[in-house]
Amino acid sequence: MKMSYKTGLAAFAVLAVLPLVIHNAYAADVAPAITADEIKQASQIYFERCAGCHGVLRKGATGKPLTPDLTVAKGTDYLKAFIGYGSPGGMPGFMSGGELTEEQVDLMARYVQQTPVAPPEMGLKEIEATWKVIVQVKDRPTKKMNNYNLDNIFSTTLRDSGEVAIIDGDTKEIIVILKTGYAVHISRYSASGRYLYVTGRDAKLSLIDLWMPTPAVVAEVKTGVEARSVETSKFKGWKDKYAISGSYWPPQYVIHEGDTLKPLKVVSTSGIASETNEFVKEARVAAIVSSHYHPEFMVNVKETGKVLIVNYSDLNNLKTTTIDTPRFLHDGGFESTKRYFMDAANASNKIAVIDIKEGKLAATIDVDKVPHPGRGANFIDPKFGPVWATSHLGADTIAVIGTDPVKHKQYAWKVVRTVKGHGGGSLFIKSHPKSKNLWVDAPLNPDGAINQTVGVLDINNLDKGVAVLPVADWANLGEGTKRVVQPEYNKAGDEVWFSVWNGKDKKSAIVVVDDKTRKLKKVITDPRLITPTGHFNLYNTMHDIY
Ligand code: DHE
Repeated sequence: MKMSYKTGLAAFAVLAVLPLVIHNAYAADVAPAITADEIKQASQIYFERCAGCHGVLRKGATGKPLTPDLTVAKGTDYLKAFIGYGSPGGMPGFMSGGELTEEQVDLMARYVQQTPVAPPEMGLKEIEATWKVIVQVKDRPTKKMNNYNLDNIFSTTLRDSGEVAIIDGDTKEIIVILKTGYAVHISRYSASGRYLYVTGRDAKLSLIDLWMPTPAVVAEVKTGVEARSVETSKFKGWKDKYAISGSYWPPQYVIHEGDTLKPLKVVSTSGIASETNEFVKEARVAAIVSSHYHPEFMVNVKETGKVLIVNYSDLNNLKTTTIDTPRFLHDGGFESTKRYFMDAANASNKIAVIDIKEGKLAATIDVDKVPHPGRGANFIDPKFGPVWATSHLGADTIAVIGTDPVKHKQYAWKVVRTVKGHGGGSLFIKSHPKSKNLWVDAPLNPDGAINQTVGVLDINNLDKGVAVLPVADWANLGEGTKRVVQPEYNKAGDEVWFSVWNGKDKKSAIVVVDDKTRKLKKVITDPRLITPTGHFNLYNTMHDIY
């Protein structure tokens, strides 16, 4: 029987319930009762709030495993307290944070005691069936048809409305708001700067043509059920040719035609883990970076602790180098020469350094608890030369690592300084070659005085300590659990943009700070700016400047 992807998903929803009914019939004394309707509602909440950390099979990664052999013993009341109020280990309080009601917390406490069911797989045929070219290549402009200074535009995720805002970095006006997948995770640009790729948490990949009179979505494809990453070919001679998307489910990556998103190649990432040599089905694709040295993508496979160096010069004879690293790989970026990929293995509290030119592991470096750099920050340390820095989710420190094995060999791949930030729960850190500042956020810190502010350090005087700026107060948004997230520079490197991420039904904003004076420059507000989180400047993202 032929089944469309939609019918497949509907069948999955029904099938997902059946084992639970059967399971409950045998284990009524252990797993609490749950109805088919409740399962449907809970699956949606689990996808939106939980799967990213705990995995769709609930085997755990950033978050703890939630399989019934563990959860049933804990019991509903214990689980309710955990889900509702969070834990010092980094689990957010979903009721105290206003994201779930008491009834929903009760529902989720019962849901995680049921047996998980794997969502459907998707091969090339199923992915191709979702592929749509909205504006054919032949009908697109042959030159830029607008007057925007594209180098300085920002693509901002509007998380809960399933949109991105394209914002003019010069005028700070919203150019257009475009419908995309749900909770777009990142934006990446093609090597020429013409195309913008955004991937939703629901694995909907959208291609935006920035040359149109008003930028518009020109192609879309569903690469799976859940995804977080996308990147584009950047090597000389391959610019704009390919895009690569990485999925959480199914665990795989897909190589696409750059200007249409046509899926060309799908490769599973399930496999054997680096340290334990166990088979991991749900081996999810986390960050992907694109080499400037070879026609290659570096693909982080989170749970197996493998960096796959995928050579895209011959898709029919795909050559892949597999590098074993500590686990679980999450995010990372290049040091200033772009030869080394500084890759956070967050469950091991390490940074793995991948030599892109030689295609091998150059070092692993111990840092503090749960490094979370985003792409990290590069600057010249007055004492140690070129360095790259990461902040941490589980510590209030910033690890500063030497990155120059030629002229500063004695410091290379060593933590040369550990500097105090303004609090743990940090996600992103940023600097710019033209700046003297190092900016750090802490949106997951439970303390409002910390998660609504940002820290800034003088890179020429790091011992002086961190200055704390009340960015959420500057936005003056009124009520809500606002969190300040992700510093991002404009092209000139003289402004830093932050999202003030408030609840879905509350006012949010983007705050622009003057980098030199560290004073408020502009608050961008608009009723359409719903839950802004990540923002990506075209020039800096395209050239890996951070
Ligand atoms: Fe992210 C980057 C995964 C939660 C905002 N996030 C990434 C990357 C991965 C990832 C794998 C690297 C992509 C790359 O470079 O190719 N993020 C996850 C999760 O699994 C996690 C922990 C839980 C989830 O359910 O998604 C998670 N992330 C969040 C958030 O809650 C954030 C703050 C808000 C949101 O929009 O959901 C968030 N993640 C971001 C941003 C980046 C990111 C802004 C890009 C940083 C950059 O500078 O490149």
